[in-house]
Amino acid sequence: MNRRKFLEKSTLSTAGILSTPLIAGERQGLESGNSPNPSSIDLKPIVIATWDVPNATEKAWSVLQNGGSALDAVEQGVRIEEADENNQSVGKGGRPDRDGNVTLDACIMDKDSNCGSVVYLQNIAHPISVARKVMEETPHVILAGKGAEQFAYSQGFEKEELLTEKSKQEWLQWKKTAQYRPVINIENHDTIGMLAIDGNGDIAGACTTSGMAYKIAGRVGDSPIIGAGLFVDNEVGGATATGVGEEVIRTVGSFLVVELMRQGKSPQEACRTAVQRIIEKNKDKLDFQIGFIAINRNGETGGFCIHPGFSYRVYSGKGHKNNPSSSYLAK
Ligand code: SD4
Repeated sequence: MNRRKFLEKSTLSTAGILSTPLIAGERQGLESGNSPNPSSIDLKPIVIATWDVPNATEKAWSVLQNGGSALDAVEQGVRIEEADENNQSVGKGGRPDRDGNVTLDACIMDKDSNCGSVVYLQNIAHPISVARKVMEETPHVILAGKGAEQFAYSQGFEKEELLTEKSKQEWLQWKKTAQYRPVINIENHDTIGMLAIDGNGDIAGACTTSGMAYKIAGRVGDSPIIGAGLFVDNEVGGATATGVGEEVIRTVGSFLVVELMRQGKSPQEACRTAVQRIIEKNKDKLDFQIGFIAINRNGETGGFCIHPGFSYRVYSGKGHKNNPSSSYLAK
């Protein structure tokens, strides 16, 4: 219980603002614009992303500033992380499964609830762009494995080796013990989920990952599953997730966050309630991380996670900032 100081009983409650008490760091969220009283606020355009990924949000912001759509912004933004070989959780350079194969998952969703997804995609460095092609060029939502790869080639994507020497060496090291133990807040940049509102007030989202390191071959996480790793409803807002995907899928996490916002919760409250749902299902085994971020139609943002250490980047007319997320557990 040392770490598991459940702070819900703390005295951080803010009278009249939240129906349940605030927890670790949440006051900060409120101060940075997450108050559920948005009527006078106009923070659009805006982009937010899981983790501290300034290059990705910078790219998305430049698309929005040039009058680009939220859809273009999120695709271009997350491509920055997919291309970064030093980010070992996304795209090229991602950690492989336990057989040494890098398999990528990604999805994208637009203002009209169109969506596209690829799962278990190999040899293609930009799964998010393949997901967009699935959305725009096929009658389907999800393509998997070899079929997704063949489709990518048909759309002009090139075959690439995704396993870098660094990730290969780490995998070889891992094989000596071969213990599957997902690390909490690995490297402080993980799956990239990004949400944007453009100058027209339209919302889009993207989510891309190499999944859990050393997963069983064939495993697919939450990130390419619409409603789990990502969900957008232009009437309400959007949400995206990072962390152990199995837990996010079990609660259809991002859909839950958006539905909670539809019921009137602020992005911050909605993320917190969704994390609490996961916690209720797991009681005393909170040895994993989940983080949600969300945005509503007014451009208000929020984020909440289980373990401290998760953060999300916000880029709006008010500036470019990394926000440490409020967490359920204390440090
Ligand atoms: C997954 N949610 O595949 C992703 C991976 C992740 O921390 O976010 N890792 O389950």
